[in-house]
Amino acid sequence: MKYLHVSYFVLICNLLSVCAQNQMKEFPIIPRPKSVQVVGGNYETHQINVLVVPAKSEEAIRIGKAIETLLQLPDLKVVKMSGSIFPKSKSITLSLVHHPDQPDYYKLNITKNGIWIQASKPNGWFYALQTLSQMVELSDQFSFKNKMLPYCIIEDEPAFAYRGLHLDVSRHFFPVAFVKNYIDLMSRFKYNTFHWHLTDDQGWRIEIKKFPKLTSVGSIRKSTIIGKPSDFPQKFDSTIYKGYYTQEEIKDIIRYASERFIEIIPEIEMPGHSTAALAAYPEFSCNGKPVDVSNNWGVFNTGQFCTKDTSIWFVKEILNEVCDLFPGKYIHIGGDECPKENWKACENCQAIKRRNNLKTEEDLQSYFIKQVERVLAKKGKTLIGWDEILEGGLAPNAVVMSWRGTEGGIAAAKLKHPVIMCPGTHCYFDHYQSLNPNEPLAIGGYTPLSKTYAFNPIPSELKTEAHKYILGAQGNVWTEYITDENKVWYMTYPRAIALAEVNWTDAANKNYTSFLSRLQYHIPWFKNKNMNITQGMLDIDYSTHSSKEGVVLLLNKPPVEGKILVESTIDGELVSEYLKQDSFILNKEISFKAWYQMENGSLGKPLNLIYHNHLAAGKSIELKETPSPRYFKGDATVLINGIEAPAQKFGGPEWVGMEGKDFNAIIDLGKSDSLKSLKIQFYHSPGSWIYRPNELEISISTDGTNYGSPIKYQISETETQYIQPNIPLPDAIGRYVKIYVKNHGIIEEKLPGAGKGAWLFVGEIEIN
Ligand code: TNX
Repeated sequence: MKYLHVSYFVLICNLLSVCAQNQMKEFPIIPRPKSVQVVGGNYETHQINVLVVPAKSEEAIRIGKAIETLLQLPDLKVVKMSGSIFPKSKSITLSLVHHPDQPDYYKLNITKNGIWIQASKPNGWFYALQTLSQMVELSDQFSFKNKMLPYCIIEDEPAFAYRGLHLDVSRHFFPVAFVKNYIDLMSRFKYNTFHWHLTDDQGWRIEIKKFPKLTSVGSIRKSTIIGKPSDFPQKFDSTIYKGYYTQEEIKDIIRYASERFIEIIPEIEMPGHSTAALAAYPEFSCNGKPVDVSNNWGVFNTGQFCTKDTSIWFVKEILNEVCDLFPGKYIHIGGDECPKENWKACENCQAIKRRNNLKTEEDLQSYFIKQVERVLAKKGKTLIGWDEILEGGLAPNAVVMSWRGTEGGIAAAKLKHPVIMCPGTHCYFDHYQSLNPNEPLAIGGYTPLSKTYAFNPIPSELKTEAHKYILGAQGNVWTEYITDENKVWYMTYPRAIALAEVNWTDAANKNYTSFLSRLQYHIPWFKNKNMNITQGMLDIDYSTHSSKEGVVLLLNKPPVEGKILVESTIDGELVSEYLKQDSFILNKEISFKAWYQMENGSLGKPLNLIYHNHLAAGKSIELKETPSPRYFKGDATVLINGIEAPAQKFGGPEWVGMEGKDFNAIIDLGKSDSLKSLKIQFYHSPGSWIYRPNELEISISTDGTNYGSPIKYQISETETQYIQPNIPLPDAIGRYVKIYVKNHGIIEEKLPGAGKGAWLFVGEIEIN
């Protein structure tokens, strides 16, 4: 590795000229088609004057007309043909081919005769239309100013039959028009299933004619938590929040989706996550006590149906209506996160256990779900549940949605049950997608685009015979922290585009670099539609380590052609430069912003770095206790890299977290020096069981063996979540600085995490 021994960027770089030529290497189609053959030359589409379709196919006419609009053609003459169809000259031709094992197959041919689309079924024509739309709308090369399309043959079909995206409309409600937009965008990326999470503790959102209170009571909550349940104390607004879909609206959305070859799976949560239903009809809980629709996020003891016969009757009646409303094959009944305490204390539940020879409460949940499956089966529907439905035994034909990792999915596939993969680690679009401390509030986690893209729905643990049970993957959009429509787009896209490729494109044909460069053609399309989707995948990540010369800073670029642009004020003048290298030695004060810029001009979010040169920066440090691997990358020099940990949040590489342990470090400054003060960062967030320490000790030595008497420092109690005491070191001279920070210890009664060992979070240690 080559380091540059200068600290001012102005000395480093000549301004590089921006690559002006927008050379496109491949069609920017996402998901990437199975095969694309470019023949050479272009077809002038304005000459097209007929639309040839199979007789009796409404869909073919609809899709043909959509292509006509896309290509801005005048009204085409529709020619209906029976038997084998071959393209007429100057035509858009839609025909069927017999590929019984490839139900989603299509072949898009752009030839001397025009555009010919062959497909196994009408949905294949629709997928070809999406491919064509992207070719037309996204690339200058096929610009429809010239009304030209390249001669080519695209043959395509998906890797997985199930390609799902989910939306939680309970925690926050989204109106019909928005749901339609959501479905539209799904269809652009060849999704075929919309999982509609219609009920939960915080709101019941589907009209059920037989039980009107489900919506008149259950769709309304009186207030909503502000911030996180882990905030201490919790805060609530006093605004009524409500919304639901009438059955007419639902029918309208179902129709809209089916025109886009998208099946809707409604989810009606049971037996847990049912507070909203029980607020309307408390008689179906174990204790029958009135409850309010939840105004908080989490898993509650108030939210379970009793397993008694009348409760099962109630959910069966609801499901009967739901089955009649939704024409699709699947009904999702939830089944996740159901605390069992109420069942343990309930005479009815215990009697049912005895009567049915059930040993545990998990068996009781399984009993409940099996009853529900029977009613669905009578209606010709298949039950889907979250992976908790494995506990106590799966209902005979259930499909498992694996969310707590892939383990549930693996277990279900081994039992020969169909599986949909949506592990939180890769498929939860409510997680953070960037480490930038200025990201809007999210539930937690870190699922960057690259991670979603890397997901393989087929776990390596599964034998080949069992692969067929993996139907596909799904992205989940839980909306506790996704309060409005703009935030839905921001969180869902582009991760949903990456997952579209996971589901559609064969693993062997996937490539993240290619994906990122194709994606850059889609970003302006979203911007034009006023949709703010993240460019977090262009964020520059950094790492540091100590060296003899100082702190080594390494800027990590995303894996796609582009350059890092740096802006800094040097000697009062604003300088911006393209960097020629990505590692530097920091040994003087500097603050700068860095962006990633691609050839087409698109920019990532700025990385703001402030380097403060202090005596410990870039030196060595030894930790006596190992931090938790969840909050420690293994190199303790982050604590002395001259870069402060962000005050807004404790995640990210600059904070080091000790779980229930003290912090005990020795810093070696390399040589003896006169020391004036030591500044150290701590985080305090009781709701997350992170507690500020009460006291610390600093001892100084010139030889590393004999230390002077410790300087003790009491940390005052404050409500702020971030503190940075600056501790004077009077008359100190030394080379070794020992810092001992005593953990808060066992968390006291009545405080969050009571009885557990507190977390201690330490950031930069600055010695001056
Ligand atoms: C877990 S995923 C849940 C949801 C939450 C989500 C937040 C699942 C089956 N249950 O109720 O909204 O985490 O990420």
